[in-house]
Amino acid sequence: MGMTQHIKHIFEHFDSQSPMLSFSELVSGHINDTYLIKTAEKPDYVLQRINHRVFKDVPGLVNNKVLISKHLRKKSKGKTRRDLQRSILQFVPLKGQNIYYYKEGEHYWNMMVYIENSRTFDVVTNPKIAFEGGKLFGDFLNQTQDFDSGRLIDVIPRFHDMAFRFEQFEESLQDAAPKRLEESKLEIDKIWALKEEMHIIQKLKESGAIRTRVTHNDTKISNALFDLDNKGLCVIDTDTVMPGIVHYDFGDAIRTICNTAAEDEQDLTKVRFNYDFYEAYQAGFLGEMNQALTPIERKYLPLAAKTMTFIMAIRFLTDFLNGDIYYKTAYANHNLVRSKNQLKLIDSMTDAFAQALNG
Ligand code: GN1
Ligand code: MG
Repeated sequence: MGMTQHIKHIFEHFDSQSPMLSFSELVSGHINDTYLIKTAEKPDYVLQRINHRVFKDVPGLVNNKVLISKHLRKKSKGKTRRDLQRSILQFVPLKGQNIYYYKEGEHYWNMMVYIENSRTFDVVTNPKIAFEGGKLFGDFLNQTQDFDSGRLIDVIPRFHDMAFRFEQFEESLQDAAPKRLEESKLEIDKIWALKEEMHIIQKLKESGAIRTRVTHNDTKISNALFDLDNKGLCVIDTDTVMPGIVHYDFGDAIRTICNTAAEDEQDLTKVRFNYDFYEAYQAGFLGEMNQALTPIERKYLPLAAKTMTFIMAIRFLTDFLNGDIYYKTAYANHNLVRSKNQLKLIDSMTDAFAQALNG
């Protein structure tokens, strides 16, 4: 079966409103495969193949996402139908009962209604986007606060757990090819040097000083949809919604919004931390979440930005040392480039925060 036939075959299991006309791949994430399905009549759809090597319990993952969408819908009673459709992901069931498609020995698929007239950003170039992103992710956390996180499965156990990421890093050092070790010597040294500071938030979490909430866990700015006037519309990619701490959602957004370049920019002179965008994001975020945060949660937001960036630096480097088995890569040193980029961003953050403190 050709690719078009295959996609069509999968699509036809879902209860869509009209038949598929064409499809294109949406080049976005590093893990799943995502396709935009154009149909004869609106709406169009987003069809997603979920990587079950990474996500061990796909039915549980899809259940998480659906529960959260339902909760958000319940909490938005005053909204118009159109606003609801544009602000909350809507999952499409199969023609049977199920909400995802799976064929033994093959893949898991799920489908959402495509939100028209929307856009995403990989790199942010104006503070309004940063502010709107803060409002959007802040609102997501605020709206899901009263959802019992015990109803969600841990999609990836210990996903943002620094101790775990360090264990994986140390294992990769044991097994890495000598050439790769040599190529990443500077980055490895940097990671060791930052180790202690980067465990502060983890320890506060373990001691219970920082509480667990429902969190998104993948709040890079490309997971926020904006309308054509750059107003924040909808939080997407809820694959990793699960119990977590507010810091990683705050930090991942800052990591991507305040980088003056993309996360895999090779020219490190282009990678700088934009402090104005940090303040803009924070203003949008606190506008929604300030009431809900405990003093200790608020106190550690700046360190969270660094910590989340560090988690990504270490994960990219670990994957490089393991021979690129986790993230999709487009060229030989792609994961090393990503890691160098994130470490450069951390240096720039350290400078920017020190400068802000000293006025
Ligand atoms: C992965 O696949 P994607 O792009 O949604 C990763 C995130 C990283 C991100 C880096 C399950 O997300 O944790 O922050 O790449 N997701 C998983 O761009 O590992
Ligand atoms: Mg994701």
